Amino acid sequence: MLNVPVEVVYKLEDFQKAVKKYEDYDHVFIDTAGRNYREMKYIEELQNLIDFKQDIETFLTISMTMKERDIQEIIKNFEILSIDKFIFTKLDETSTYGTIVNIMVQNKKGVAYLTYGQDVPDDVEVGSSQAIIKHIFEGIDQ
Ligand SMILES: Nc1nc2c(ncn2[C@@H]2O[C@H](COP(=O)(O)OP(=O)(O)OP(=O)(O)O)[C@@H](O)[C@H]2O)c(=O)[nH]1
Ligand SMILES: [Mg+2]
Repeated sequence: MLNVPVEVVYKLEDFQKAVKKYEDYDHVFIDTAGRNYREMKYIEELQNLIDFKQDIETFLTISMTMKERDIQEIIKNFEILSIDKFIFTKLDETSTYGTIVNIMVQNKKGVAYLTYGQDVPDDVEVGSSQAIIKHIFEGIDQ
């Protein structure tokens, strides 16, 4: 859909080669494979694969269908990578959004994006305070 070139990286050397190859591009998106990030070894694997010292913005994607305590545990594990902001997904699969605020306040970090459906690229919006408040008070006349 994006119609952009794609590279697969298995080790830091591949990553550095890809960075060099695309150094003239405005944006390079880095996606990582899904793992059980309650286990530190997988986060350490990312640390060994990606050079986080690059000019890089790091987002941690969190599904709103996860339990808050489990989310907190995963965020704690990700401290070694210095997450900049969160992306909250699957807002359409729940009706309570208070967890977003709890996570933001407890970790003193903002939200980059919110997603609320499977229609790509429509079901995504910037995670502004207004957008978050709108979701929290959905259906309530103020
Ligand atoms: N309802 C709903 N489904 C979503 C949302 N975001 C993603 N999904 C669905 O969740 C599934 C997994 O999405 P992916 O984008 O592959 O998730 P991922 O975390 O990258 O998965 P891995 O790469 O396997 O770790 C797909 O079927 C998506 O359509 C959302 O906001 N709402
Ligand atoms: Mg994925």
